[in-house]
Amino acid sequence: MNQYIDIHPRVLKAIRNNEPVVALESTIISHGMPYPQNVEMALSVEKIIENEGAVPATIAIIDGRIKVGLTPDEITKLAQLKNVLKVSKRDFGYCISKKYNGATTVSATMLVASMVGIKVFATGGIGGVHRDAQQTFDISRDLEELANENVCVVCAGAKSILDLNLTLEYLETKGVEIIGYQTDELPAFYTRESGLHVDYQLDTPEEVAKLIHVKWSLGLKGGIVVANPISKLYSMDKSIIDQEIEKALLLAKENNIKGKEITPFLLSKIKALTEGKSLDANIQLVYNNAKLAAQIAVCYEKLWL
Ligand code: PSU
Ligand code: MN
Repeated sequence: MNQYIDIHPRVLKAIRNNEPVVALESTIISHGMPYPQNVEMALSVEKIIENEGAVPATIAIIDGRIKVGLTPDEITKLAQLKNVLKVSKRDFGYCISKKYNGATTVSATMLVASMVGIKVFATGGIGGVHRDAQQTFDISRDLEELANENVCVVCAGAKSILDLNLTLEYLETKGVEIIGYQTDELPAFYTRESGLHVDYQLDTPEEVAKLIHVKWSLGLKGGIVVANPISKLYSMDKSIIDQEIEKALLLAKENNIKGKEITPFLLSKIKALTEGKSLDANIQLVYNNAKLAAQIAVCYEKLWL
């Protein structure tokens, strides 16, 4: 395929045979969650996808090789390593030419998925337009790849560390549809509600599969965001999590945290401020997204039969 990419044999076989495959990102492992919960999450999420009849493909850069489909040993190694680069589009050349380890963000994972022909991707939350972006210009590369790459991204919306209203506006400009899964409200990651409306609600994996099939059959380039709210069982109290997010944002400002460091910084502060409750919610919503992504991938492949 490409001299810098290694595809796990099981993933390669599935891609060649048009069997359902679900891509998974690795920044969530190395920068989004602490050890050892990150390993447990990364291994369990693959099992959930397998149980739905799809093949999981966790994507990362190991010793300068792009890996599509990690072994359990590689997942465990990545989860414990320090100095893993957080890789988005602009970091590939450096990371690979120096033979470093890199964790792929949503944007980088979409790029690799697109290179190898994986259509569905599960994650926790996408990046977006940061609050104060009017001054900082901090808009996640995730939104650019959503505009460019034909991958369906299943997430729990985005965290309100971002300006969610501007994130919706930006996606609209870029022509990226956001589908509320069984909801007409944008979920805000830890909570089911954000106060923001999404224009389109779909209620089954079949409906989502049909929508993506139509979009790409028309030659319309770009991703689709499926916003799948965290289950009621694990969702957090909005007023509490909002307070903690405000505190974390203040700490980031006081410590002058910027650029690629800001999202990991905020995640770890929110975890500490909520005594780990945010991490539990984060893990559960990833599982919920993996299951739905696998169901969508299964339905999508059936449309071609
Ligand atoms: N949201 C999470 N956990 C994460 C991320 C987002 O709850 O680990 C990661 C994803 O990899 C996402 C990236 O693509 O952060 C966005 O970073 P930035 O804001 O620097 O673009
Ligand atoms: Mn940024």
